[in-house]
Amino acid sequence: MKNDKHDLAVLGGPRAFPEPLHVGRPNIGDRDRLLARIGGILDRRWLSNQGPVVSEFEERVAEYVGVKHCVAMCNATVALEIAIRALELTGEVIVPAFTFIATAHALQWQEITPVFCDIDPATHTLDPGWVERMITPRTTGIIGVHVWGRPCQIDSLAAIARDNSLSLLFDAAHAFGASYKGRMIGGFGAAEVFSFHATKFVSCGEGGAVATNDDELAHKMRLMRNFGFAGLDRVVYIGTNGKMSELSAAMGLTSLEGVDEFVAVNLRNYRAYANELSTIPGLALLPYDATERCAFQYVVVEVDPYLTQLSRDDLIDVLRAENVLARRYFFPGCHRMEPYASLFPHAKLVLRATDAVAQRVLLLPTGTAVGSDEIQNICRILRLAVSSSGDVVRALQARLTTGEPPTEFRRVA
Ligand code: T4K
Repeated sequence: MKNDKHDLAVLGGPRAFPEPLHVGRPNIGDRDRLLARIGGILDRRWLSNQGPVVSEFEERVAEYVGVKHCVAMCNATVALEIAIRALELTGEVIVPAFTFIATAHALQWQEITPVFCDIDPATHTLDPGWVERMITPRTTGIIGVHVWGRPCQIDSLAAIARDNSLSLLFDAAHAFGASYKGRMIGGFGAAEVFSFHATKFVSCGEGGAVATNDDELAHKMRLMRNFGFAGLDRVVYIGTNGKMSELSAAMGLTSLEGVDEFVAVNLRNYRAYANELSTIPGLALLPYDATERCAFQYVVVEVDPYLTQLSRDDLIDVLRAENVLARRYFFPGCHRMEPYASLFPHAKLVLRATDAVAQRVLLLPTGTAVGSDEIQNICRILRLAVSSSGDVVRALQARLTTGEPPTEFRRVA
């Protein structure tokens, strides 16, 4: 454990962790159950194209979130693309720029214009007031993103969508296991899209799904994810290959069985961070609504540089020197990445809250790969860095002036 500022790696001390601590280390679940499932798949020699494990995964997910249909897909990006096409969105669709690039790409890929809308700086999700102002005659839909598993202001967005005859879709990539006003995420809007990527709380390695209560939409998406085939040699829609494999579903089912354990670990970690960070000035842990269900999958800290006398990026440098690979999702915002930065150079003029939040957010490692000792150590590093900010800034500046190559994230900036 680090006790003194000279123990900090940026000030010449040894690295705190011999192995990197990642944000997004996968939860694995029960290996024996997983291997038994894989054994069954190999015995059956049925590896894809709606095998029994994918069907079971779909049933379990639909049951868990309380929807009529879960349409499993190869990943959430393709699931978003298919949901967008099945909803027949065209023209312009309003989305936050404070999201993973996949939300915007899923639209642009189909030549639909993502109209970037600002977020509420308190919630990090779409600001309904701004959404209303971004509607034009070309707008056909709104995609809300439940960032960090904290639901959007769903009722307000639903009212705006209804009043303006727009489709409402949710990117719920982060929000499996979360609830809004007591109802599980999955059943809101026309459809909601989950990600089961390796870094997600429930994981298939690669995987996604669309949850919906709309029979017709579900039917259409099932056809679209399988090239549009409605029979052995009958194609009725344009489609793609969005299918989930049996092996991915085996991981997903096993992961689903571990949900209670994963939430318990995430909650324990979250509380440990909350306890330690509460006494470090300038570092505010983003809260979760205690009256709702959630997976506590993201430990999100907002840095106030006036209080810490360090920027968020300084703190990331400090942590990286210790082998803590903290992340700054979703810096710099979709609107500042290509092709959007060139297509919509004016977007940054209206996305004030997005830009401010993207500058101050820091994600710390959690999940089943992180224990209490590690969290205590990470928080000690942060505490020492903040209490010796002058030395830290001088050391970081010296590293730059001596020609030391900038860390990868500084280069990206
Ligand atoms: N919408 C939203 C709001 C999303 O956040 C995402 C994905 C999507 C849509 C699209 O969902 P998918 O199509 O992916 O299903 C990661 C994930 O790749 C991405 O799924 C996720 N969001 C995003 C927030 O994070 P990167 O570019 O940060 O990935 P990467 O490779 O840096 O991995 C993150 C960390 O996880 C690393 O420090 C290493 C660790 N890791 C990663 C993998 C894959 C592991 O320890 N083991 C692993 O197997 O995007």
